[in-house]
Formats: sequence, structure tokens, C-alpha cells
Amino acid sequence: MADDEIILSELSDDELVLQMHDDLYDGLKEEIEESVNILLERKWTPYDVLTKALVAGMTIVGYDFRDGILFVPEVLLAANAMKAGMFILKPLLAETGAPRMGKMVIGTVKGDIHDIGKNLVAMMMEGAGFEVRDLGINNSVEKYLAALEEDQPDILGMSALLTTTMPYMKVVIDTLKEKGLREEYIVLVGGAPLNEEFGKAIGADAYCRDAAVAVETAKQYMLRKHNAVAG
Ligand code: B1M
Repeated sequence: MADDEIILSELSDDELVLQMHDDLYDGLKEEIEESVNILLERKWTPYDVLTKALVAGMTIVGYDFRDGILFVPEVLLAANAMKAGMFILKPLLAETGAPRMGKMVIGTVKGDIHDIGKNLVAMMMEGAGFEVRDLGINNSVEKYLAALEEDQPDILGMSALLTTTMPYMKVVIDTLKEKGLREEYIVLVGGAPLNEEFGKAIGADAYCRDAAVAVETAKQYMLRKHNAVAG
């Protein structure tokens, strides 16, 4: 073994989290998987592993991609390592035994292939007791409509990470309006380039800054929906 080889299990929690940020940056899938398992063995909650180690690491990748230090191939490797970590956490986050809250259809909009944030929202919603149908990436209005008709969910969630694809959310909402279907669904939108104002401008019910906000917002709207039915 080389003298400078790092034994992940011998690092303190703080050192391990910093090492995970580095390993994510370098796209080291196996190291990320090992570290996720170590933190879980150390009784970290799946949510803390997700936010403090994985999401925080991906944020650093995002800054350097923006600044032209990292390029698409490196970011793809980082994304794959992130997904491998999320794959371990997914069943644990869904295991909360939360009561059935409602149904959601979620997908990334047409022209956009970013799916990490959307996957995270889907995972957290499942963990909170929602049944989630994930339509994946690059969804046309027709695909959203077909899924809504088939599944009759309470909530439609849309994700967009590009300033060029976020206007497509309005295309979907306008089509729902034209078909007289807009009031049938709670429409939640999210993604890094969006904000509250954009959410309002396109006629969504709410903009969700992150996955935790998406869960809280969905719960609030479901409560309102149930109260409206009961009252
Ligand atoms: Co792209 N990319 N990318 N990229 N990428 C961004 C988005 C960018 C901001 C980077 C940058 O330049 N700073 C930039 C967009 C600039 C802009 O539009 N103004 C960009 C670009 C330019 C591109 C390409 C055009 C690059 C190129 O080809 N030259 C290209 C576009 C491809 C396409 O979609 N057609 C591209 C490609 C890629 C990769 C394939 C390499 C990879 C995606 C891999 C994958 O997703 N499977 C990638 C990545 C990884 C990123 C960054 C670095 C990270 C995104 C991410 O996963 N973040 C990103 C930089 C950034 O965002 N700062 C960037 C982690 C994730 C947990 O956060 O997705 O924000 P996020 O999700 C959060 C919230 O936003 C919210 O909750 C999530 C969890 O808390 N949320 C929702 C998200 N969706 C929601 C839905 C909801 C609710 C909340 O519904 C209810």
C-alpha cells in the first residue's frame, strides 16, 4: 500500500465528509459508496449523509463547472458518483413508514437532461409517504399529459436546470389551462435557475427551493386539499 493512501474508515467524521467532497469532485464512485456506508454505520441519518456530504460536494462541482475549471466529462463522472451514493440512501429515505400522503408525477422538462435534483426530490417525497411516478428527463407536454391522465396524481412536479428550458414549464401549465385541467393538479416547480417570481409568473402553485421545501410545500397543499374536500 502506498504511504499516502487514505483509509476512509480511519478518518474522523469531519475529515471523511471533506474527503467525500474531494472524491465526488474527482468522480470516484467506489470511494463515495464506501464513505456513504461508513457514515451510515456511524449512525448518521440518511438525510445528513445526503445533504452534508453529497449535495454539499455537488455544489462545489457546480461552482467550478460555472467557472470553467471543470468540463462536461468530469461533471458527468461526479454526477455518476453522486448517483451511486444516492442509490444506497434511496431505500433508507423511503423507509420512514410515513402514512400515505398523496400521489406525485415528476419529470425534468423537454430539452433538459439534468436529473440529480429531480431524483432527490422524488426520493424525499417517497420518504415522506408520497407515491411518486418519475418520468425521467426530457419530457414533452404530451408525456406529462399522458402520465397525468393515466395516474391521476394530486401533484405535478417539474424540474429545469437550464435558463433555456425553464420557460417550457409555462408551455405545460398553459396547455393544462387550455384543456381545463389546471385546477385538477397542484403544480410545483423547482431547479437551480428558478425563483419564486418565476414560479408565480408561469402560473405554478409554488416554487420549491430544494427537496426539503418541496416535501413541506406538498404536505401543506395536500392538507389544504383535504380541508377543502372536508369543508
Ligand atoms: Co449542467 N449546467 N449542463 N450538467 N450542470 C448547470 C445547470 C449550470 C448552472 C452549470 C454552470 O454553468 N454554472 C449550467 C446552466 C446555465 C444556465 O442555464 N444559465 C449548465 C449547462 C450550461 C449545461 C450544458 C449546456 C453544458 C454543455 O453541454 N455545454 C449541458 C446541458 C445538457 C442538457 O440538459 N440539455 C449540461 C450537462 C450537464 C451534465 C450532463 C454534465 C450534468 C448532469 C448530469 C445529471 O443530472 N445526470 C450537469 C451537471 C451535474 C450540472 C451542475 C454542475 C449540477 C446540477 C446538480 O445536479 N446539482 C449544474 C450547476 C449548478 O446547478 N449549480 C449545471 C445538484 C442538485 C442536488 O441540485 O439540481 O439544483 P439541483 O436540485 C435541487 C433544487 O434545484 C431543487 O431541489 C433539488 C434538491 O435540493 N429542485 C427541485 C430541482 N428540481 C426540482 C423539482 C421540484 C422541486 C425542487 O419539483 C417539485
